[in-house]
Amino acid sequence: MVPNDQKTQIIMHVDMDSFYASIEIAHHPDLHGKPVVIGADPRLNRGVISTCSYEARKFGLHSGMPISQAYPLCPQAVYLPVNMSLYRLVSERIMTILKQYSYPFEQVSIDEAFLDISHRGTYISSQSLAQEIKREIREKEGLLCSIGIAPSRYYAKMASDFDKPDGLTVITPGDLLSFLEDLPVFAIPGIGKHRFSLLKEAGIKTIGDLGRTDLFTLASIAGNWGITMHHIALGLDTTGIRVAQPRRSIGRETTFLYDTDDLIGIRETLHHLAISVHHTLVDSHLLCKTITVKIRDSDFCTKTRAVTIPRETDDLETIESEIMNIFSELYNGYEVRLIGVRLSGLVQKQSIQTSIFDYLS
Ligand code: TTP
Ligand code: MG
Repeated sequence: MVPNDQKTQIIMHVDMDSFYASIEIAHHPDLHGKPVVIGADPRLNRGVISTCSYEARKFGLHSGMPISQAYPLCPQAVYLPVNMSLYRLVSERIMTILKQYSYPFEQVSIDEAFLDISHRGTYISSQSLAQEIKREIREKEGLLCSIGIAPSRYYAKMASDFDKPDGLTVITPGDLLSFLEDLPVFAIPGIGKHRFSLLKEAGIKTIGDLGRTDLFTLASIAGNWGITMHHIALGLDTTGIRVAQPRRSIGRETTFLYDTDDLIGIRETLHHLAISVHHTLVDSHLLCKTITVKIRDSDFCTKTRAVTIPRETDDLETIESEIMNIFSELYNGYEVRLIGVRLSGLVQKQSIQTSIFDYLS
């Protein structure tokens, strides 16, 4: 259970520094120390920057800037295209490092994640964990990250942003209000340009100003968001991390346009359902052990039958042939209204120990 109390809850936010650009630099050491820009090709003169190294940021370049605007500011930069498959691979390895610490974990984007480290008990012990994580990522991947530690999810994200790159910012409950006081309002995650300009027009520049503005005024400026921001500004937020519930089953079903006893058509539909659930299974890096088929007839009478196979699988042929066998046993010639398949007994693929048979097959 994740505690939701500011006094005991300690949240860590890890955000990689200039992620795509840093990966390219780690893989091409000759780029080290140079302005590196990842994104659209400047020769084509359209498209935007995905990200750039901190050296390039000194020239005013940033994510989302049109490349046509960036190039004149920094023609000497190295411009590289996005290599998404490489970045995804590195991201997976970093997330594996973070998960290995065995704290409740939530990945929120390709390069950032939250950990609920309340069980460390103290901020001093949390800080040493952050140093250990930074060291491990640097040694294994040659990459830097910034870490924020604070009593809630919002404050942890603001803390990791506070001192980039290679930062480590710890905000204890006692430090929270003084940390927030002079921060600009755009430091609040998710504030967006529109809300920011509304607040600016109202003369609200810092989070301290926000806390001193009455709720009625804030609600009229930014609706419900105004109320949320006020709460955050007063240091009252206690939002924790959201731990994804493991998937229990993968199911698909189809209702026929007209009730049917056309065996070829029903089997064809089952074939498509098998492909569809299999696709999700593989995409989620899962294996299944139980396969269920459901048939509803024209009288709305529903029958299901499940088979548990001896060994977890993600093999389409095995799954489909089990589905067809179950269907043959279950079906006795009536008109079918709906047909469905479900895979359950799911386990993560890598958690199954590799056996000698995997090498022999
Ligand atoms: P961010 O974490 O926002 O940026 P960053 O890691 O490059 O830099 P920072 O040190 O400030 O954290 O985003 C992570 C990656 O997502 C980034 O490397 C590239 C990609 N991205 C885009 O493709 N377009 C965008 O507009 C942004 C903001 C990010
Ligand atoms: Mg980042």
